[in-house]
Amino acid sequence: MSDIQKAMALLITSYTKYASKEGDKDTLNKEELKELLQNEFGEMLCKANDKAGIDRIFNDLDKDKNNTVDFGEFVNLVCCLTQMCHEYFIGKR
Ligand SMILES: [Ca+2]
Ligand SMILES: [Ca+2]
Repeated sequence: MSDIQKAMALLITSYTKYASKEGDKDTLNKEELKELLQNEFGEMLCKANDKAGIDRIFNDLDKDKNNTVDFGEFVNLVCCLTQMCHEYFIGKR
């Protein structure tokens, strides 16, 4: 497997680990999203620690407004963050 394929597999595994904690095992509720953000992104998303921050991120991600974040919606966040990291590293060069 290439590095990118490994990264994709890890992303799916991590998502499933949090999504399967409560209720529907294929989607994230607000609590699950909060845990995922805090454990996996930590410092990168310091605003995820306050309640309003989580609400905003959750509402932003939940595009179809069904009150859960599915994998397709979750990857939007990962894409945004990856893009931010990319800009950061390019800027450092
Ligand atoms: Ca769930
Ligand atoms: Ca949704």
